[in-house]
Amino acid sequence: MLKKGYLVYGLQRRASTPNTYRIDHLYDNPKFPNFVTIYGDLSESSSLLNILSQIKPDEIYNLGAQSHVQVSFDVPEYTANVTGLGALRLLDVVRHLKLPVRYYQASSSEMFGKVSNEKYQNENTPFNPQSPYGLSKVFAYHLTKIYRDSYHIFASNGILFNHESPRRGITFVTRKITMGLSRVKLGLQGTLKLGNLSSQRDWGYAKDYVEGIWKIIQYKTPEDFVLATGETHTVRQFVEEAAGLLKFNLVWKGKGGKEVGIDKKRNKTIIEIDPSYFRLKEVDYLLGDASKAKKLLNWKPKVNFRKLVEIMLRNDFDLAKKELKLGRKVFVKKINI
Ligand code: F7E
Repeated sequence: MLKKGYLVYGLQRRASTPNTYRIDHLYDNPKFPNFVTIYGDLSESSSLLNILSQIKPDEIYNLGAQSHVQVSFDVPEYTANVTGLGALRLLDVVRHLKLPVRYYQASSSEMFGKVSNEKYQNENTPFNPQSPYGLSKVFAYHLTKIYRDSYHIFASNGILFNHESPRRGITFVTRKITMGLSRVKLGLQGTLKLGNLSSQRDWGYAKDYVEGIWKIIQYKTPEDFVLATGETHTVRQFVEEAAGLLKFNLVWKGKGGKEVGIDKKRNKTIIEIDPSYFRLKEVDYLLGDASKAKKLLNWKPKVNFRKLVEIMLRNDFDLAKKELKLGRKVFVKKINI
């Protein structure tokens, strides 16, 4: 957005400890005078009213959420409040102020949940969410459509399949793997503990997806679009790809909870299964069909699965090397989600 010349306001949730590490390179940087953060909260209508009446933005991108699926079982009410009702608060302020704004709602492939027999999921696939997070996203999705139809607000949903990058939080499986295996390689941790290795995801590169998000909002009419790569892989395949790039000689032994991944070169266990990482209700399989976005928006992801793993691994192996050099565990003490 900054490269495109936008003046960008980021809504910053107040916290007693800094929570901006992923945007610190933009913040207070003379190279990016067009980036401003402003305190506010999706759980607080009055803060949104204040902010939007002052800024009067041309475009709103609602990417805010409690976005961890597993965590949403522990904090369902908070998740519904921020992820679901947060969208309502924003849209209702837009309605109240009659802002001539374009509104983007970050909808999610988690809304599809347990799919019956559709090989691919697209804009017409029924939703069957499996978590408080998925359900909260379904609420926000329908509300976006309802406000679009009832109040003629330019409000669009992007239904995005998993999109990953070195900025992904370390408790999501991709980053957990690239960070964890890098640290195992350098002896900073013994093993990497994971949950369900069989679940399948359509993983793309976040940078490709934000270009798609922007295109959704520039489109002539407000509509809903799936963004996905059209390829699906298991968690196991992600591990194997990352392990290969790190030159582990990975072989699997055992079954179920007793399965382990062994580095044959050193005859050492590097992957273990930990039942606490299994979901209460799992979404086993996701594979997106983004042909509408391809056709109408001319959008296509550039980075494939292999390249994505490589980008993330390169970043995390460098971080692990820095950690080794500094001689202390500066980045991750214990990953417990
Ligand atoms: O899990 C399995 C886990 O937490 C992916 C969010 O951005 O994408 C994300 O949701 C899969 C699941 O992402 C571990 O059971 C195995 O099947 O990386 P994840 P997610 O749940 O797909 C969607 C599109 C969103 O909208 C969400 O906000 O990996 N898995 N072992 C594990 N998952 C985690 N986190 N940790 C493990 O140890």
